[in-house]
Amino acid sequence: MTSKPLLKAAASWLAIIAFTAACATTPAENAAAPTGEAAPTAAQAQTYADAANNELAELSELENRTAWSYETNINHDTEWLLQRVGAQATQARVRLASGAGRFANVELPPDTRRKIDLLRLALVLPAPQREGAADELAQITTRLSSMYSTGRIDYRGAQVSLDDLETWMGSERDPARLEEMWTKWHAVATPMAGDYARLVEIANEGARDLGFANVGQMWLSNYDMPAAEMETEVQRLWGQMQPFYEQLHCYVRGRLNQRYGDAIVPLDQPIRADLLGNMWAQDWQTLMPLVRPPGGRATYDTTQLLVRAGYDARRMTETAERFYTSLGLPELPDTFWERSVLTRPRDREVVCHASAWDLDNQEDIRVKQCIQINAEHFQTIHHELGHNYYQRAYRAQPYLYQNGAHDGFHEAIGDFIALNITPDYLTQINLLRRNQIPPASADVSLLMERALEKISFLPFALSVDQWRWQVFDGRTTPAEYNADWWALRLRNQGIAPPNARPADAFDPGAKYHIANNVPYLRYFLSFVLQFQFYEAACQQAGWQGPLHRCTVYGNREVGERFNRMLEMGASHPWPDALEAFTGTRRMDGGAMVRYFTPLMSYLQAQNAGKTCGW
Ligand code: X8Z
Ligand code: ZN
Repeated sequence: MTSKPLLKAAASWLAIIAFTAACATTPAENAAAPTGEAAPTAAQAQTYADAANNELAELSELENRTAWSYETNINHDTEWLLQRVGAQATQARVRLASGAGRFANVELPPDTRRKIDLLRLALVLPAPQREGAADELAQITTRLSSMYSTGRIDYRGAQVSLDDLETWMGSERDPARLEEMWTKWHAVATPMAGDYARLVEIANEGARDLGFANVGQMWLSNYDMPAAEMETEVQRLWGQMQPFYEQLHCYVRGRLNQRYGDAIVPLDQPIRADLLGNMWAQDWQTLMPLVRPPGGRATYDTTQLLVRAGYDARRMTETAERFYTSLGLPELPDTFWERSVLTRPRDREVVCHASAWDLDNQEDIRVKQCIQINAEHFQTIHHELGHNYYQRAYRAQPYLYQNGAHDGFHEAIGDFIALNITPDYLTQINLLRRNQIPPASADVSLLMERALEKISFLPFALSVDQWRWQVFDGRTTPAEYNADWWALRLRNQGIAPPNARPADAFDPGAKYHIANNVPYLRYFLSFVLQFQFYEAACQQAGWQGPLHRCTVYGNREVGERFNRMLEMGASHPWPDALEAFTGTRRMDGGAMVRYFTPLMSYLQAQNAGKTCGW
């Protein structure tokens, strides 16, 4: 970032205005009021940042409580409120971002510079400041959100919601039924296409007004480095893991071919997207029974362990909480248990996609998840509590710093904890008996299960935001939305839709984060970072065995150092936070590579002589 020399000759009346703004709760832009010829000062920037910080803190509580009311009870009135508050919030955030732009070329102390820069990025979808634009955008985003979350399909004589479909796709092995579920769910997104195209137009106009080339560039500017550099970083990280993915793809295709035959799974073609045990082919762990190494020791089935032990949603959540408290972190507040939504309410429409909330930026943390008793949801509740524990740890920071070091950190916290769910840990919490601990000969199976979850995900995550970057920068026009979506998924994941897609299909909209405008690069980064966190934690704990058998459950020293990173929030550039916990300042796939190396050797041996690729 470059800045011009500090201009000291500010008129004294300006200083008075700035002082007033700092002491009273006048809107932040007063601190950056038009100044005639005089350039703004560092003092004004600080006053502006502080006032904006306070304004946003107050606004965010209104936004959060409105969004919570909507997401836990979708109806005409909560939609109306979400639109109204969403439009107001966008206007305020755009106004503050635009005002912050005034200080772009002023030399500022690092802390003020950071706050000013964060203000420019404090919204995901900007709107232009002209009359009606924020309202139109809020109407569209609310409509898309409701279409997604209230979507039902007609399946085998019943109206079925996505959470049930997701579970069934994990165990259904009849290709015709899989295709039916997949196709009908994707049809739910067809009516979204027009709204999505309009959303892109409005938000791009808003991004340009704030000085970004488009929304994609704005999202990529959120990583303490220029957007282009960040894109190169992402490619570097993917390059480290791509050879693993190709081996996994080759092996899984071979096993699916044994199950389904050449007609359904030809050995030289991309894999049919509905056969991978997950609606979006992003997480293949439910394929484990099909792809278990032949002759390899059967491992335990976490879903069965949970069911047999009589776990319910509350107990799964308490168990996840206990991992965090074992590291020395505080118990969740009573209000967490009183106000969270842990199972799908049957009497109203809700957004079932799991999320973690901090409603008042202090104490009122909650989870909303439609928990089902299975291994995936057990991981997800650890994931969600990771968000809550991060929020708790950084709550003493000013509002602008109450955030992850970058958004990938926020996603990685709980997943790092879930990597510690090892056989040894499961015996410590009495879910597994000692004599059920899989022997070393089962390592390949244990790693396979993790790879089906972690490695398969990377090219999916990449595709989601590569698609949006293309859409936002105009390389992909509305007419090309669906074709380009599948072109990316083919190139990155080696998968293809189960049938020719209708001309009006809008398959990207069948994924939550597209219909709900949640940037996705964060998950790609999280899947890399979580292994860095895990390897560092295990080193701190002095772990000697194979990395994937390590658990830091109960280790307070690791907890203390972990908490130091969490407490920093977004107060420093992310490499500082990474260094605080891991000692390194770079994101790197090396830890993930080391974790999976024994599996890689196995896969290469199994794939020897096969034609891999697509
Ligand atoms: O959306 C989520 C979390 C909430 S932040 C449940 N995840 C991504 C997804 O479901 O697509 C976690 C992993 C990826
Ligand atoms: Zn998350």
